[in-house]
Amino acid sequence: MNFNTKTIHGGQKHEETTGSVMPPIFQTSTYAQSSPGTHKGYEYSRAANPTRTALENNFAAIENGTHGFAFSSGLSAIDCVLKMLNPGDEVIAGDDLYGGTYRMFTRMFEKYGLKFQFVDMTHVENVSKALTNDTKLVWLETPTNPLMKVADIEEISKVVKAKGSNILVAVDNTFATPYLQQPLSLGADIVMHSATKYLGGHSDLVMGALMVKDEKLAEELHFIQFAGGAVAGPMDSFLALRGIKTLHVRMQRHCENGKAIAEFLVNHNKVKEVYYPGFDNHPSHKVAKKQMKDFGGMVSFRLKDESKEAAFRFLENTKVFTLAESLGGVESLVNHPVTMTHASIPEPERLKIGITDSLIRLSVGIEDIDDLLSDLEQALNQ
Ligand code: P1T
Repeated sequence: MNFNTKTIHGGQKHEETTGSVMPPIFQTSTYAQSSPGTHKGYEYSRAANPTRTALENNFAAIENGTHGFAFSSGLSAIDCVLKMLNPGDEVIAGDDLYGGTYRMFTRMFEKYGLKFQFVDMTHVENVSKALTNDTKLVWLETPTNPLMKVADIEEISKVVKAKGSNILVAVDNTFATPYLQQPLSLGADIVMHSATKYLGGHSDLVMGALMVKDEKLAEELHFIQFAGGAVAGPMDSFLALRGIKTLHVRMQRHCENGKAIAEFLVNHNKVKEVYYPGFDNHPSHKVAKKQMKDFGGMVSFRLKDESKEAAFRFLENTKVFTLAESLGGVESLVNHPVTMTHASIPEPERLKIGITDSLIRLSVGIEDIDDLLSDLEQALNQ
């Protein structure tokens, strides 16, 4: 199946008793057994639930994996991956990450003895230099949140596997989605999503996803998901599955609108800098072009007036763009990373990589482009 068919049919079968085209919402915690241990494949919904199974099969299909797992949030999916490691193990991660990922790594897992190095992954050498005999996981976010840095998944996977075939490469594919890039086919072992974003696509659920292509890894992750318990519920699983069916059509429009807005901003006299991997002069444009089908709907920018007041004036005055955390929904959102999504990163770390008061992040939705452009124009002129 091609991707645009997989979003709709991947891993799906019609419900057996009625032929229902969509899987029913199996709103149940438990399942009858005819004799202790004898059941129809479902015992207790933390282990498995049929609506979640339908979604997890679709997750696997859209990322070219063999197994998918649905979690109660993106962060709980990341938590599951990290729990495969042991005290003393080292993780190499990108230096620009969603603030909550950074917070989890440094404030939760460091205290359990994991060691983290944060490097600029736009240069493969930075990853090879950081690899040690204790490295067990390389964590990539590409494009990154919020600075839109791009890492070469294929080259990094090669370098990592040459150092040790047991070192896992995991890619947070939230910004790109499998419509734009499919990390498992580029050499990564694990794909992670905040399904809250583009996969769900309608800002109506919080969910995480993991996808893998290896049986043993799938078993380990399933054990941790089951034993840890952070599973997605049946109603949310239904909504996510419904959302994914239109992922490819939504993404096409997100990309078109994202490009138009990036071009508008880069030519605007109030704007200093635009972060968008579709530009020829973006530091990783070549890599982005090689591994992504298009450049997505996320655009960050910096105003010429770099004061916090100027940024707030803009943020308080958009009318079609809603000032809110999150991204990837049909509606356009605007975010101030310093005070919102990346507030948990200590100021010196933030400043080092360029997350300053003047940075603004747009999640460009699928509304009419003229309405989006005129909204930005009027807010920039406030
Ligand atoms: O919010 P949750 O579903 O738990 O996912 C966390 C997460 C992980 N990875 C990336 C790249 C993310 O962007 C997020 C969540 N991000 C936001 C809420 C945000 O506005 O950036």
